[in-house]
Amino acid sequence: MHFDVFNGDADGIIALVQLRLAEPKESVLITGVKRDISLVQNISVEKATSVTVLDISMEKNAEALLKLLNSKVPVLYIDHHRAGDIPQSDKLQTIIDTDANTCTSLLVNSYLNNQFINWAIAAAYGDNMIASAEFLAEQEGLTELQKSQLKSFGIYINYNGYGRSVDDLHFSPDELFLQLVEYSDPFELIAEENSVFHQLEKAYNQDMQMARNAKVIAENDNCLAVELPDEAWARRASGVYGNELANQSPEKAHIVFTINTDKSYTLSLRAPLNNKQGAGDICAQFPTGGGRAAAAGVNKLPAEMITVFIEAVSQYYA
Ligand SMILES: [Mn+2]
Repeated sequence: MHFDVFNGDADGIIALVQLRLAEPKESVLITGVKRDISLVQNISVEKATSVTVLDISMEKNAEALLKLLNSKVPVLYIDHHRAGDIPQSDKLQTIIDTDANTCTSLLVNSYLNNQFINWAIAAAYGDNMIASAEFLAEQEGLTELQKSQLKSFGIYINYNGYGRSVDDLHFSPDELFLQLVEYSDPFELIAEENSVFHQLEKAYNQDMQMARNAKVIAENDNCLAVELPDEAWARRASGVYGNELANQSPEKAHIVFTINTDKSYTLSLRAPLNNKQGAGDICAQFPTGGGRAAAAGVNKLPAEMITVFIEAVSQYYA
């Protein structure tokens, strides 16, 4: 039995879309909301004959990965997050690149020699790798309209991955994957009336309209922090809204706080787009925090640490 394990955001889903278009395979799908990254442990080691892992940190899945390798299960691992120590095993094939301007779907695109490049471009836009997306779009000779359509599609799929649990999402990520993999080119879905593209577009516009009225809780030359309420629409909109803010003021770091039912806060931090570094290190200093240099988060920040967190961010980028 083959297991496909992938992050539930645009990058993870579209990485698998490309791979399964190139090499269709019956598989057990293991995924979750974007923040749910400890996914390798959900594989049944007894049942697995091979495994593909996409867009989740190897460091965060090290123990479960070792179990698979020790059981002689072949694993293909493609990712752009912190890997930690990569195990030495002839069962493990890795394509790992932590460059801040690449993402898993772009790594898969190179691996597949641009076979489904329009999907890869959509994913890069969705993962907010705008420069990389534009570069490939130029290379492909896409029109401005086509570029903006792929950008929207990537953003919508990315948006769909944000939530506390899969119940918050419009489409569970495995269901969304199964719908998308029916199409070898995202433009077919964009052209189709009432397709998942149009359903996501409508939902996205509704949630984002609400998010744009969010309360600003801190603003200085280096940092802007906003707070969203504990509601499903806010949990869905938080990540993409953070990207939108980042694109509006590329010189500032951005923090989106969402209050949890236990009064702690979930936050996502984006490094200034002009200075994509440090976000993961800052978040890792706080309990339940971590992530990449350009984008990171804390799952449960105690309310009394909000000021300290904002201070840490403002100082780091000063
Ligand atoms: Mn990614």
